[in-house]
Amino acid sequence: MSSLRIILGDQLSTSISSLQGCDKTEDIILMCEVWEEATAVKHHKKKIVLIFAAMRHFARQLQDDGYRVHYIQLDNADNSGSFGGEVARALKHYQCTQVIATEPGEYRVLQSMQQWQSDTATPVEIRSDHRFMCSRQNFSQWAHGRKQMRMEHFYHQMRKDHNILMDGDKPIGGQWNYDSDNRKPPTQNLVIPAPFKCANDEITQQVTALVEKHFGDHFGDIAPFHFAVTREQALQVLAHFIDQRLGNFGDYQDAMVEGEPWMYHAHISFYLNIGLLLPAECIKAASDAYQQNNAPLNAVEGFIRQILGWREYIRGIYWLKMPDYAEQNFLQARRPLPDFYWTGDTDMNCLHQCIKETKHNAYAHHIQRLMVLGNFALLAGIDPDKVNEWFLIVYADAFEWVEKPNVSGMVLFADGGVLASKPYAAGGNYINKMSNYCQNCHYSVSKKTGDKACPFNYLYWDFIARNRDKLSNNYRIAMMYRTYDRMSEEKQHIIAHDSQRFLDRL
Ligand code: DLZ
Ligand code: SF4
Repeated sequence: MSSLRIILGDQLSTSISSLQGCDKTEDIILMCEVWEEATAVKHHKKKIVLIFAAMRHFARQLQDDGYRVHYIQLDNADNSGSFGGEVARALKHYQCTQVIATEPGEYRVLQSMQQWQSDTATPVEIRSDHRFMCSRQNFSQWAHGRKQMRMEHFYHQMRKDHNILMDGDKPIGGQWNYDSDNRKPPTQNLVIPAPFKCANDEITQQVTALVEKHFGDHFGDIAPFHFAVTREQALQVLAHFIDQRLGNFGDYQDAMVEGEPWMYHAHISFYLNIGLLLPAECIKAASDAYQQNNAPLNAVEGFIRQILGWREYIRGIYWLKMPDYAEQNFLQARRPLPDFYWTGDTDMNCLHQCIKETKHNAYAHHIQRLMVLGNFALLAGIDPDKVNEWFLIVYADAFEWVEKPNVSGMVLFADGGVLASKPYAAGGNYINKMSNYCQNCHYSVSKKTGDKACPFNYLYWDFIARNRDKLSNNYRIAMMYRTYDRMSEEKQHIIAHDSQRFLDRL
């Protein structure tokens, strides 16, 4: 009696639950590059190279470890193009009597997986994904009966449950969160280490040619490609971060500098999200650096919070709220996505720089995503479907479980406050404080209205005015309504006029 065990492109961990109890002599491991996944949205070329190259390397590693791997390449003859089709084909070929899978990271794929049993008349076991540190059941229990599901409360619980950065039952250093130390603007003389670059072997080169051939019309630059595609390389990226960047990570976490896309960030989300790294080992690496006096607490706590707190919380919210979450549009935003999100062709330098880097690297850091690209989409009232699709396409670390709550909840407030207590809306001052983008901009950040004024400035107040019935009773932004109401009618009129003119031209 042999089992067919499927491993998806973001499940590349030898500890994945679908491999538990595998009989290496009998069982078949199925991995498949399928058209349906590669085009569910038109993913960035670098993202497809990353996933296919990492899949092929992982398959080879499994084979070296003695597993029987059935690997389907995208252009193999008879590739059916879908997970379901490939499971059915492999079942016929090997006469396996059951299918074992680990739950996927996307609702759409889970729904299709739940059909496999009836489609193939073969039992299908779908196991939990134990790589996350909070199971879906535990998250539901934590969320049950709470009026508000704030990340901070969840994070405290996770710190206690996993005994991370704890001094008995108290947080090390006396505070749970050191974010107030983590908002330093960039200074002139920052020395930012070059990111760790991995060389491309023959497998990656073959994948690059394949992606160029089949997905040449997708967004983004395919070269240069320096991502890690094996666990060994991903561990090197992690070690390089701990050694060279973690010390400054906290201080300059929110800073943006023209021409410095990588800053002091870790760039490990790609590998965490496809399974080459595991959350617990990244947390341990940072916590050890603190214990050995190699990194300050504000940096280490901030880094650990992203993984143990934010990442787990986001995943919990996704599964708790889907599928309804995908339909949310609390602010009734309907505007189409401006074309410049694809071309970078805009006079707003902050957007231009962030889009240019996104196109080149399939990466931008969290403040570029939230406070520049996302903030603009929020203020301009862009349709959440379009914004979600864009974020899912352009970032190599974007999978729906992590992308959707971040974009619909955090960026767009489309969930009406399930995730964030207020919309993350800001005018040009914030961007000017945290970056040097405004120095090279066609617009003037100090001007509030008129042709040369920074569009973020009037769009911010227009957003406030436009959404009064939805937002004015939110105590965290009530003050903004008092400020707006104190403006002269003439000023309010100019803001509305400038905004309308700007939005009409988009
Ligand atoms: C994102 C992606 C892409 C582009 N291609 C594949 C693929 O061909 N084969 C595969 O197993 N996985 C791929 N993935 C990742 C899946 O989309 C991902 O596993 C599901 O969306 C669940 O998160
Ligand atoms: Fe962006 Fe406004 Fe600064 Fe230009 S002036 S870079 S549009 S924030």
